[in-house]
Amino acid sequence: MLSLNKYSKDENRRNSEKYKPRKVINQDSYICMRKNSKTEKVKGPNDDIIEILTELLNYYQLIKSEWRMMSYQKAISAIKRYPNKISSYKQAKSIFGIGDGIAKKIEEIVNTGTCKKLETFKKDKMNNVLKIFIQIWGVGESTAKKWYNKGYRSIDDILKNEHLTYHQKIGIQLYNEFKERMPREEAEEISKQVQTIIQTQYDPDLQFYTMGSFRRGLPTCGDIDIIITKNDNLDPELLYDVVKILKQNGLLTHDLSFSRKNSEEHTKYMGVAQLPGHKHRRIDLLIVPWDELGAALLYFTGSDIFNRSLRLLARKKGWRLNQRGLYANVLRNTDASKITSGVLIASKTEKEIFDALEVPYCEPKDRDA
Ligand code: DCP
Ligand code: CA
Repeated sequence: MLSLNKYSKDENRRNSEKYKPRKVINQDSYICMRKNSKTEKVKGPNDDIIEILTELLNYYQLIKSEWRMMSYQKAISAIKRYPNKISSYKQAKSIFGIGDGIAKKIEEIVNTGTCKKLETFKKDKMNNVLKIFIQIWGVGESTAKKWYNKGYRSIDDILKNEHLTYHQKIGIQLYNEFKERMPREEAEEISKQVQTIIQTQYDPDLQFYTMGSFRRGLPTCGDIDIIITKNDNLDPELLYDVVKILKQNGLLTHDLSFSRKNSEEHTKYMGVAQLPGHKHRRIDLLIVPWDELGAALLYFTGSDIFNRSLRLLARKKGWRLNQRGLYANVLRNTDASKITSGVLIASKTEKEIFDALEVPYCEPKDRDA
């Protein structure tokens, strides 16, 4: 694999020219091409439709139905942008981003004010139980279904009958606290303490960026995602020291997982932080090499819909965007597994990546697709 450090900014630009897509792509319809700021949100003509489709999307998110999630997210974004009141199947179907199934649902919502599928979901006992189980940290769809098939219908049933892993025990113990979003002020205070503790007690040159919904300026955050980096060689192993110091200072209370860097992801710690007198909050810490900071900032700012749109656009251009950079010439086997990592086009700054993709730079607060 090529080392990222081998590329200078000029070389990246040359690669961008050299590997430019041969065909011209009409990219105007991509979500990443326009501002989607929550702060600019005004009442729209189709809010009732959006509300019901969002409830359906939430169900599909819970049961991790990826394809349906994508279609609903795409349709909801399209409706948010549509300036007129939608009143028929035909009209809904004519909007780019809305498929046949969702267009039918829209007509049903317009005619009846509700949607049978959503009502069925709400009444469906299995869905309601799976919904509770899947929200336990570390429990995926398969474990939730396994527990359901064993006859468990509540968290109490699990506690009474199941031999739980350490992480599942924490997930259950802190279930109610993890479900709650925190005010951004609390995320800010935890982030500030992480930075101050580590800079004063470990390395003043480390830099910290709080990502996700916090960087997009949202008023509440589901968890705290912090990138740690430095303009120098960075040993991913330092994350062990960072976690140890934060624990000694009482800021981190529980560990959930530690994953080492692989070819696509960064070294990551997942755990729990708590300010005195406050609830337990989920926190992720990531070690990012300096040269990849732009790609990591872009990826971890989100939103996930905005990212998906950028990644799709990159793919349409024959490139590949991931949390480490934008690449050309990634070679793949027929089963999509990777043979080579490709040639780096951009990774150092978000701006370079937007420029290479010919997407106008978008402020984090406007990436809330
Ligand atoms: N991300 C992504 N694809 C994924 C998971 C995450 O692109 N499969 C990116 C986009 C997210 C960011 O990482 O915005 C952080 O992930 P979170 O799940 O923490 O999402 P948010 O911070 O946006 O929301 P929340 O406030 O619920 O934590
Ligand atoms: Ca987050």
